Amino acid sequence: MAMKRVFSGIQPTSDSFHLGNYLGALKQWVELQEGHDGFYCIVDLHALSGEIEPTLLRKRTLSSAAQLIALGISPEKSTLFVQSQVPHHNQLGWIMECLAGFGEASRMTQFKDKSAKGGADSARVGLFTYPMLQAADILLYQANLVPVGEDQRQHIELTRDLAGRFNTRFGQTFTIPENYILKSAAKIQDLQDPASKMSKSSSSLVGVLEIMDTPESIAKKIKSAATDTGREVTFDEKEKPGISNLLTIHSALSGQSITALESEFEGKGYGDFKAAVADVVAEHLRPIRAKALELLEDDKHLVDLLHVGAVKARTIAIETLEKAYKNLGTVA
Ligand code: ATP
Ligand code: LTN
Repeated sequence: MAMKRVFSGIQPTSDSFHLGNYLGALKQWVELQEGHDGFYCIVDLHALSGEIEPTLLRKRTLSSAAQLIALGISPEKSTLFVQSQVPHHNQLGWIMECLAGFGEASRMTQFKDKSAKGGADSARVGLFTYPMLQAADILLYQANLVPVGEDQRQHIELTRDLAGRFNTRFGQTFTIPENYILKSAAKIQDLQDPASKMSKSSSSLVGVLEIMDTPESIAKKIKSAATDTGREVTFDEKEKPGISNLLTIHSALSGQSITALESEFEGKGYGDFKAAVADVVAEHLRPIRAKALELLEDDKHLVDLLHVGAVKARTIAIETLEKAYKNLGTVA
Protein backbone atom coordinates (compact mmCIF):
# COMPACT_ATOMS: atom_id res chain seq x y z
CA MET A 1 0.00 0.00 0.00
CA ALA A 2 1.25 3.49 -0.82
CA MET A 3 2.41 5.60 2.11
CA LYS A 4 -0.03 8.19 3.35
CA ARG A 5 0.94 11.72 2.45
CA VAL A 6 1.38 14.34 5.13
CA PHE A 7 1.33 18.07 4.43
CA SER A 8 1.83 20.92 6.84
CA GLY A 9 3.00 24.51 6.76
CA ILE A 10 4.42 27.15 9.04
CA GLN A 11 4.82 30.88 8.50
CA PRO A 12 8.28 32.46 8.67
CA THR A 13 6.95 35.26 10.85
CA SER A 14 9.64 35.42 13.53
CA ASP A 15 13.36 34.92 13.99
CA SER A 16 12.73 31.78 15.97
CA PHE A 17 10.00 29.23 16.43
CA HIS A 18 8.90 28.79 20.03
CA LEU A 19 8.33 25.84 22.29
CA GLY A 20 4.57 25.94 21.56
CA ASN A 21 5.20 25.52 17.83
CA TYR A 22 7.60 22.69 18.59
CA LEU A 23 5.52 20.73 21.10
CA GLY A 24 2.18 21.58 19.45
CA ALA A 25 3.09 20.84 15.84
CA LEU A 26 6.69 20.46 14.68
CA LYS A 27 7.51 17.47 16.90
CA GLN A 28 4.67 15.61 15.17
CA TRP A 29 5.99 16.63 11.75
CA VAL A 30 9.25 14.92 12.64
CA GLU A 31 7.53 11.80 13.99
CA LEU A 32 5.25 11.49 10.95
CA GLN A 33 8.22 11.41 8.59
CA GLU A 34 8.56 7.74 9.50
CA GLY A 35 6.19 5.68 7.42
CA HIS A 36 4.67 8.70 5.65
CA ASP A 37 5.46 10.78 2.60
CA GLY A 38 6.04 14.17 4.22
CA PHE A 39 5.63 17.54 2.51
CA TYR A 40 6.61 20.43 4.76
CA CYS A 41 6.26 23.96 3.53
CA ILE A 42 7.55 27.30 4.78
CA VAL A 43 4.54 29.37 3.80
CA ASP A 44 6.15 32.71 2.98
CA LEU A 45 3.19 33.87 0.87
CA HIS A 46 0.91 33.47 3.88
CA ALA A 47 3.35 35.61 5.86
CA LEU A 48 2.70 38.48 3.41
CA SER A 49 -0.77 38.82 4.94
CA GLY A 50 0.94 40.42 7.97
CA GLU A 51 3.64 43.10 8.03
CA ILE A 52 5.84 42.89 4.92
CA GLU A 53 9.54 43.47 5.55
CA PRO A 54 11.70 42.17 2.69
CA THR A 55 15.01 41.73 4.53
CA LEU A 56 13.27 40.08 7.46
CA LEU A 57 11.27 37.75 5.22
CA ARG A 58 14.41 36.37 3.58
CA LYS A 59 16.26 36.02 6.90
CA ARG A 60 13.31 34.34 8.59
CA THR A 61 12.63 31.97 5.71
CA LEU A 62 16.21 30.68 5.85
CA SER A 63 16.17 30.60 9.63
CA SER A 64 12.91 28.60 9.55
CA ALA A 65 14.48 26.09 7.17
CA ALA A 66 17.55 25.77 9.40
CA GLN A 67 15.41 25.26 12.50
CA LEU A 68 13.17 22.68 10.84
CA ILE A 69 16.20 20.66 9.75
CA ALA A 70 17.80 21.06 13.18
CA LEU A 71 14.58 19.83 14.82
CA GLY A 72 14.75 16.68 12.75
CA ILE A 73 13.01 17.31 9.41
CA SER A 74 15.17 15.45 6.95
CA PRO A 75 15.39 17.02 3.47
CA GLU A 76 16.12 13.52 2.13
CA LYS A 77 13.20 11.72 3.76
CA SER A 78 10.71 14.56 3.33
CA THR A 79 10.08 17.33 0.85
CA LEU A 80 10.98 20.60 2.54
CA PHE A 81 10.28 23.68 0.44
CA VAL A 82 9.25 27.32 0.27
CA GLN A 83 5.73 28.12 -0.91
CA SER A 84 6.64 31.00 -3.27
CA GLN A 85 8.88 28.66 -5.27
CA VAL A 86 5.84 26.65 -6.35
CA PRO A 87 3.53 29.07 -8.23
CA HIS A 88 0.76 26.49 -8.45
CA HIS A 89 -0.26 27.36 -4.88
CA ASN A 90 -1.53 30.74 -6.09
CA GLN A 91 -3.14 29.23 -9.15
CA LEU A 92 -5.14 26.69 -7.19
CA GLY A 93 -5.73 29.35 -4.52
CA TRP A 94 -7.69 31.39 -7.04
CA ILE A 95 -9.86 28.39 -7.89
CA MET A 96 -10.55 27.86 -4.17
CA GLU A 97 -11.53 31.54 -3.83
CA CYS A 98 -14.01 31.04 -6.64
CA LEU A 99 -15.54 28.07 -4.83
CA ALA A 100 -15.72 29.51 -1.33
CA GLY A 101 -18.69 31.57 -0.26
CA PHE A 102 -18.17 35.07 1.08
CA GLY A 103 -20.21 34.22 4.17
CA GLU A 104 -18.27 31.01 4.69
CA ALA A 105 -14.95 32.88 4.56
CA SER A 106 -16.31 35.60 6.84
CA ARG A 107 -16.89 33.03 9.58
CA MET A 108 -13.19 32.17 9.94
CA THR A 109 -12.33 33.04 13.52
CA GLN A 110 -8.63 33.55 12.81
CA PHE A 111 -9.55 36.31 10.34
CA LYS A 112 -11.98 37.84 12.82
CA ASP A 113 -9.41 37.78 15.62
CA LYS A 114 -6.47 39.04 13.59
CA SER A 115 -8.41 41.76 11.78
CA ALA A 116 -9.96 42.93 15.06
CA LYS A 117 -6.46 43.32 16.55
CA GLY A 118 -5.35 45.94 14.02
CA GLY A 119 -8.78 47.48 13.46
CA ALA A 120 -11.05 46.12 10.70
CA ASP A 121 -10.16 48.94 8.28
CA SER A 122 -6.47 48.16 8.29
CA ALA A 123 -6.92 44.41 7.59
CA ARG A 124 -5.90 43.49 4.09
CA VAL A 125 -7.72 41.33 1.53
CA GLY A 126 -4.93 38.73 1.74
CA LEU A 127 -5.77 38.09 5.38
CA PHE A 128 -9.34 37.37 4.31
CA THR A 129 -8.41 35.02 1.44
CA TYR A 130 -5.67 33.30 3.48
CA PRO A 131 -7.76 30.16 4.26
CA MET A 132 -8.42 29.52 0.56
CA LEU A 133 -4.68 29.66 -0.12
CA GLN A 134 -4.18 27.28 2.78
CA ALA A 135 -6.74 24.90 1.23
CA ALA A 136 -4.81 25.05 -2.04
CA ASP A 137 -1.53 24.25 -0.22
CA ILE A 138 -3.02 21.07 1.15
CA LEU A 139 -5.08 19.92 -1.85
CA LEU A 140 -2.27 20.40 -4.39
CA TYR A 141 -0.40 17.53 -2.76
CA GLN A 142 -3.42 15.24 -2.31
CA ALA A 143 -2.51 15.13 1.38
CA ASN A 144 -4.15 12.54 3.62
CA LEU A 145 -3.03 14.05 6.92
CA VAL A 146 -2.45 17.65 7.99
CA PRO A 147 -0.83 17.82 11.44
CA VAL A 148 -1.68 21.18 12.99
CA GLY A 149 -2.78 22.48 16.36
CA GLU A 150 -6.37 22.99 17.50
CA ASP A 151 -6.34 26.64 16.36
CA GLN A 152 -6.28 25.48 12.73
CA ARG A 153 -9.34 23.19 12.96
CA GLN A 154 -11.67 25.58 11.13
CA HIS A 155 -9.26 26.04 8.22
CA ILE A 156 -8.93 22.28 7.79
CA GLU A 157 -12.72 21.89 7.86
CA LEU A 158 -13.00 24.55 5.16
CA THR A 159 -10.38 22.69 3.10
CA ARG A 160 -12.40 19.49 3.38
CA ASP A 161 -15.60 21.31 2.38
CA LEU A 162 -13.99 22.97 -0.64
CA ALA A 163 -12.42 19.71 -1.82
CA GLY A 164 -15.74 17.87 -1.48
CA ARG A 165 -17.57 20.66 -3.30
CA PHE A 166 -15.11 20.60 -6.19
CA ASN A 167 -15.19 16.81 -6.47
CA THR A 168 -19.00 16.71 -6.47
CA ARG A 169 -19.42 19.45 -9.06
CA PHE A 170 -16.49 18.80 -11.37
CA GLY A 171 -15.46 15.18 -10.83
CA GLN A 172 -13.06 13.42 -8.48
CA THR A 173 -9.94 15.60 -8.32
CA PHE A 174 -8.77 16.07 -4.74
CA THR A 175 -8.08 13.77 -1.82
CA ILE A 176 -10.13 14.96 1.15
CA PRO A 177 -7.69 15.17 4.06
CA GLU A 178 -8.58 13.24 7.20
CA ASN A 179 -9.10 15.14 10.38
CA TYR A 180 -5.77 15.04 12.12
CA ILE A 181 -5.87 17.77 14.70
CA LEU A 182 -3.24 17.24 17.30
CA LYS A 183 -5.44 16.94 20.37
CA SER A 184 -2.90 15.12 22.46
CA ALA A 185 -0.17 17.58 21.56
CA ALA A 186 0.80 19.94 24.28
CA LYS A 187 -0.74 23.39 24.24
CA ILE A 188 1.83 25.73 25.70
CA GLN A 189 0.89 28.99 27.37
CA ASP A 190 2.83 32.24 27.66
CA LEU A 191 5.14 32.15 30.71
CA GLN A 192 4.22 35.68 31.79
CA ASP A 193 0.54 35.43 30.97
CA PRO A 194 -0.50 31.79 31.33
CA ALA A 195 -4.05 32.66 30.21
CA SER A 196 -2.80 33.27 26.64
CA LYS A 197 -1.08 30.83 24.34
CA MET A 198 2.62 31.19 23.69
CA SER A 199 2.69 33.02 20.38
CA LYS A 200 5.21 34.32 17.86
CA SER A 201 3.32 37.57 17.52
CA SER A 202 3.22 38.24 21.25
CA SER A 203 4.00 41.87 22.06
CA SER A 204 6.71 40.79 24.49
CA LEU A 205 9.06 37.82 24.17
CA VAL A 206 9.72 37.57 27.91
CA GLY A 207 7.10 34.83 28.20
CA VAL A 208 8.03 33.07 24.95
CA LEU A 209 10.64 30.29 25.02
CA GLU A 210 12.30 30.42 21.64
CA ILE A 211 14.12 27.53 19.99
CA MET A 212 17.04 29.89 19.29
CA ASP A 213 17.25 31.27 22.83
CA THR A 214 20.55 30.84 24.67
CA PRO A 215 20.52 28.64 27.81
CA GLU A 216 21.00 31.83 29.88
CA SER A 217 17.99 33.48 28.31
CA ILE A 218 15.91 30.34 28.87
CA ALA A 219 16.89 30.23 32.54
CA LYS A 220 16.05 33.91 32.94
CA LYS A 221 12.65 33.60 31.28
CA ILE A 222 11.67 30.55 33.32
CA LYS A 223 12.88 32.12 36.55
CA SER A 224 10.67 35.15 35.94
CA ALA A 225 7.65 33.08 34.85
CA ALA A 226 4.39 34.07 36.53
CA THR A 227 4.29 32.57 40.00
CA ASP A 228 1.01 31.19 41.30
CA THR A 229 -0.17 31.40 44.87
CA GLY A 230 0.79 28.62 47.31
CA ARG A 231 4.09 26.78 47.12
CA GLU A 232 3.28 23.19 46.12
CA VAL A 233 4.18 21.95 42.66
CA THR A 234 0.85 20.47 41.60
CA PHE A 235 -1.04 20.42 38.32
CA ASP A 236 -4.15 22.60 38.54
CA GLU A 237 -4.84 24.67 35.45
CA LYS A 238 -7.42 26.87 37.21
CA GLU A 239 -5.64 27.65 40.46
CA LYS A 240 -2.05 27.27 39.27
CA PRO A 241 -1.93 28.03 35.54
CA GLY A 242 1.75 29.06 35.59
CA ILE A 243 3.05 25.96 37.39
CA SER A 244 0.75 23.70 35.35
CA ASN A 245 2.20 25.15 32.15
CA LEU A 246 5.74 24.50 33.40
CA LEU A 247 4.75 20.94 34.37
CA THR A 248 3.40 20.39 30.84
CA ILE A 249 6.64 21.68 29.33
CA HIS A 250 8.85 19.55 31.60
CA SER A 251 6.77 16.44 31.01
CA ALA A 252 6.64 16.88 27.21
CA LEU A 253 10.42 17.25 26.99
CA SER A 254 11.59 14.82 29.68
CA GLY A 255 8.98 12.13 29.03
CA GLN A 256 8.25 11.94 32.78
CA SER A 257 4.57 11.91 33.67
CA ILE A 258 3.03 14.90 35.44
CA THR A 259 2.25 12.70 38.47
CA ALA A 260 5.87 11.55 38.66
CA LEU A 261 7.00 15.18 38.56
CA GLU A 262 4.54 16.15 41.29
CA SER A 263 6.00 13.48 43.57
CA GLU A 264 9.58 14.38 42.68
CA PHE A 265 8.98 17.99 43.72
CA GLU A 266 6.83 17.30 46.76
CA GLY A 267 8.08 19.42 49.66
CA LYS A 268 10.31 21.49 47.40
CA GLY A 269 9.42 25.05 46.40
CA TYR A 270 8.73 26.73 43.08
CA GLY A 271 12.37 27.89 42.89
CA ASP A 272 13.80 24.35 42.73
CA PHE A 273 11.15 23.31 40.26
CA LYS A 274 11.76 26.27 37.94
CA ALA A 275 15.50 25.56 37.97
CA ALA A 276 14.79 21.96 36.95
CA VAL A 277 12.49 23.05 34.12
CA ALA A 278 15.11 25.50 32.89
CA ASP A 279 17.69 22.68 32.78
CA VAL A 280 15.41 20.34 30.86
CA VAL A 281 14.48 23.01 28.30
CA ALA A 282 18.04 24.29 27.87
CA GLU A 283 19.46 20.77 27.46
CA HIS A 284 16.79 19.84 24.96
CA LEU A 285 17.25 22.96 22.87
CA ARG A 286 21.05 23.17 23.06
CA PRO A 287 21.85 20.76 20.19
CA ILE A 288 18.94 22.07 18.11
CA ARG A 289 20.12 25.65 18.39
CA ALA A 290 23.73 24.62 17.66
CA LYS A 291 22.71 22.70 14.56
CA ALA A 292 20.52 25.55 13.28
CA LEU A 293 23.34 28.08 13.79
CA GLU A 294 25.74 25.80 11.94
CA LEU A 295 23.33 25.48 9.01
CA LEU A 296 22.82 29.25 8.92
CA GLU A 297 26.55 29.74 8.36
CA ASP A 298 26.08 28.45 4.83
CA ASP A 299 23.16 30.26 3.20
CA LYS A 300 23.88 28.83 -0.19
CA HIS A 301 23.66 25.24 1.00
CA LEU A 302 20.29 25.95 2.62
CA VAL A 303 18.98 27.67 -0.52
CA ASP A 304 20.14 24.69 -2.60
CA LEU A 305 18.37 22.24 -0.29
CA LEU A 306 15.16 24.26 -0.60
CA HIS A 307 15.45 24.31 -4.39
CA VAL A 308 15.66 20.52 -4.44
CA GLY A 309 12.48 20.41 -2.32
CA ALA A 310 10.69 22.85 -4.65
CA VAL A 311 11.51 20.74 -7.70
CA LYS A 312 10.02 17.65 -6.02
CA ALA A 313 6.96 19.63 -4.89
CA ARG A 314 6.37 21.13 -8.34
CA THR A 315 6.06 17.77 -10.08
CA ILE A 316 3.14 16.80 -7.83
CA ALA A 317 1.61 20.29 -7.82
CA ILE A 318 1.54 20.53 -11.65
CA GLU A 319 -0.18 17.18 -11.93
CA THR A 320 -2.99 18.19 -9.55
CA LEU A 321 -3.44 21.65 -11.04
CA GLU A 322 -3.69 20.24 -14.58
CA LYS A 323 -6.32 17.79 -13.44
CA ALA A 324 -8.31 20.60 -11.79
CA TYR A 325 -8.07 22.87 -14.86
CA LYS A 326 -9.14 20.01 -17.15
CA ASN A 327 -12.16 19.22 -14.97
CA LEU A 328 -13.09 22.90 -14.94
CA GLY A 329 -13.18 22.95 -18.73
CA THR A 330 -10.18 25.16 -19.48
CA VAL A 331 -8.57 24.63 -22.91
CA ALA A 332 -5.16 23.04 -22.57
P1 ATP B 1 1.28 33.79 15.27
O1 ATP B 1 1.41 34.34 16.66
O2 ATP B 1 2.10 34.55 14.23
O3 ATP B 1 -0.13 33.49 14.84
P2 ATP B 1 1.90 31.24 16.30
O4 ATP B 1 2.98 31.34 17.29
O5 ATP B 1 0.50 31.12 16.79
O6 ATP B 1 2.04 32.42 15.28
P3 ATP B 1 1.63 29.58 13.96
O7 ATP B 1 2.63 29.83 12.87
O8 ATP B 1 0.25 30.13 13.80
O9 ATP B 1 2.23 30.03 15.36
O10 ATP B 1 1.49 28.04 14.22
C1 ATP B 1 2.35 27.02 13.77
C2 ATP B 1 1.89 25.73 14.41
O11 ATP B 1 2.18 25.75 15.83
C3 ATP B 1 0.38 25.50 14.29
O12 ATP B 1 0.13 24.16 13.91
C4 ATP B 1 -0.15 25.82 15.67
O13 ATP B 1 -1.29 25.05 15.98
C5 ATP B 1 1.02 25.46 16.60
N1 ATP B 1 1.07 26.32 17.80
C6 ATP B 1 1.23 27.67 17.83
N2 ATP B 1 1.27 28.13 19.10
C7 ATP B 1 1.12 27.05 19.92
C8 ATP B 1 1.07 26.88 21.34
N3 ATP B 1 1.21 27.88 22.18
N4 ATP B 1 0.90 25.62 21.84
C9 ATP B 1 0.78 24.58 20.98
N5 ATP B 1 0.81 24.68 19.64
C10 ATP B 1 0.97 25.88 19.09
N1 LTN C 1 -2.41 28.72 8.76
C1 LTN C 1 -1.34 27.91 9.30
C2 LTN C 1 -0.14 27.83 8.39
C3 LTN C 1 -0.46 27.11 7.13
C4 LTN C 1 -0.73 25.72 7.01
C5 LTN C 1 -0.98 25.49 5.61
C6 LTN C 1 -0.81 24.66 7.91
C7 LTN C 1 -0.55 27.65 5.88
N2 LTN C 1 -0.84 26.67 4.97
C8 LTN C 1 -1.31 24.24 5.13
C9 LTN C 1 -1.14 23.39 7.42
C10 LTN C 1 -1.38 23.19 6.04
C11 LTN C 1 -0.94 28.52 10.63
O1 LTN C 1 -1.05 29.69 10.81
N3 LTN C 1 -0.44 27.73 11.53
